Amino acid sequence: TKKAFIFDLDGVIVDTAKYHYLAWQKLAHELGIEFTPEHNEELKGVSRVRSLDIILELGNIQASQEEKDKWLIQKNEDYLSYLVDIDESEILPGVLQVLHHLIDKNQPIALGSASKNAKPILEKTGIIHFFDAIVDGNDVSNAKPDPEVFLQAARKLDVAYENSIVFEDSVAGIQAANIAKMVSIGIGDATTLNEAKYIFKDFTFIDLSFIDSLIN
Ligand code: B16
Ligand code: MG
Repeated sequence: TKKAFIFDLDGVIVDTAKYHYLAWQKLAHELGIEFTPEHNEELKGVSRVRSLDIILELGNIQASQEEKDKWLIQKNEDYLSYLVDIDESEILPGVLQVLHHLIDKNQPIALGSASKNAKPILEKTGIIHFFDAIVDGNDVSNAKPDPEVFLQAARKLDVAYENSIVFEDSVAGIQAANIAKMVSIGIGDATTLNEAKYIFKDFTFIDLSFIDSLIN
């Protein structure tokens, strides 16, 4: 049967979390807020606007909408400056093998990401052609754990939700997939992602026979 294979971007296909971290850390530093890698974990899968709110809460800072808008632009410009030179070497191990296998098996592939920068990242890393549909932060109004991003992706691929499979590294993303009644596959730490139906440390642990078992 035809299944929809929906991939999150950051933390699943590429590790852009490190660049988000550098950009948020710079802003936090300017605002006198201590921002550690542990804090950064809370921002994974979370929208840009919500991420800023989390950081401001950390520093107990109240700000006007105007200030927040300015900081959001500043953070994104810094983030984009880290992306200027990225290429296919950013793709996480094992991902390409799975993408190629899905193409071989004629399975539709979509992106389901909270990022508004998803398309340039897919272009720069040379993998945009794998995707039959792209749904990102520009398309949705409700952030994960709301399932909107994955529901839109399945609809674009014309596949029923229950025949859809989601690869996610964030807790909010796994919850979104579960709410949508999709098969959730966690990529990362088994304890953190325990709500996922299947969990793999990274894509190198995914056997192609496992992918086949999802299709058949
Ligand atoms: P942007 P994903 C998410 O990507 C990131 O995990 C999250 O840290 C980030 O704040 C969010 O995208 C928005 O990104 O600022 O580029 O619009 O994991 O949903 O692919
Ligand atoms: Mg992610």
